[in-house]
Amino acid sequence: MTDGAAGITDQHVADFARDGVVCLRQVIGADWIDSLRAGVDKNIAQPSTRGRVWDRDASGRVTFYDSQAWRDIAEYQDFVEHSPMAEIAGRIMDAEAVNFFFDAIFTRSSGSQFRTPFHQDEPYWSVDGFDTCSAWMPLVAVEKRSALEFVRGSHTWGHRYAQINFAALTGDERDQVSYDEIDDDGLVPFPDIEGNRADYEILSWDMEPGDVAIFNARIIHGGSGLLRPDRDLKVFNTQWLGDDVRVCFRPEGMDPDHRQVMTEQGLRPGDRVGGPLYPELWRRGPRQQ
Ligand SMILES: O=C(O)CCC(=O)C(=O)O
Repeated sequence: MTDGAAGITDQHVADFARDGVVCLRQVIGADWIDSLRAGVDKNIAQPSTRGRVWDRDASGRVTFYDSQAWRDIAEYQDFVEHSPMAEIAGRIMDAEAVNFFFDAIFTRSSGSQFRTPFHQDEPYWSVDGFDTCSAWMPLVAVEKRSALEFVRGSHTWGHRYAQINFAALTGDERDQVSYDEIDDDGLVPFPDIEGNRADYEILSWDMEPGDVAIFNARIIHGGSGLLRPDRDLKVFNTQWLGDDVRVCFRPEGMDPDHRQVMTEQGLRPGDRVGGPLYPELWRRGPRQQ
């Protein structure tokens, strides 16, 4: 194992820039995984106010999402502040500095089939910029067919797609993202990836705890689910912001919507994020000659 940012090569950085995603193998040590598993168990037992059930099937199998719990769950806070992830994010983005944005979990009970609809992340966020990454970390082994899928290179396509409204999907009225009232000639329908899979280059991997699928928030991604009856899935995810990212409040709505907390922190559209909720956790030292 090459634990931490030392495992990131120039090839990884180039692959991330070109493809929008790279699967880093065994960069997070077993102690962090054990600690995060304990944190996720606490989180599931006591969801935050931001917890949402994305799916509950006829057999009672649940796909659950929660976010922004890092200041309430000690294991999450420890990981965010002290694990190698901030440096990994900085190195993979080739950034000068990295701020933490928020954490999320995606859990599926054994045998869950529910697949996350394809979408991009950045169009939902209360920030705007290209230099972002999300670190999707399964805390249990996951087969390729059940892992998150990515449309290779789609982070650079440059289209402004109308994203799915997750609030409509779950029946949960919070965090509405709807383009119905938006006057935007540049908006185009979201492509039907699932219905035309052969037309796209879709990446996913068999993954073990310690592996990280790290991706640009503009890449089209979705899937997961399709679990075998004896397999559950617990994923811990952290989102990181690099050099060009600025606060942006979107008229179509945001999910998760940080407008209120950002405004309370004195952050306004156009500002670089910072402060206790979005701490800078890594900065590049002088470049080696
Ligand atoms: O794990 C999933 O099902 C969804 C993950 C996702 O969409 C994300 O990490 O942005």
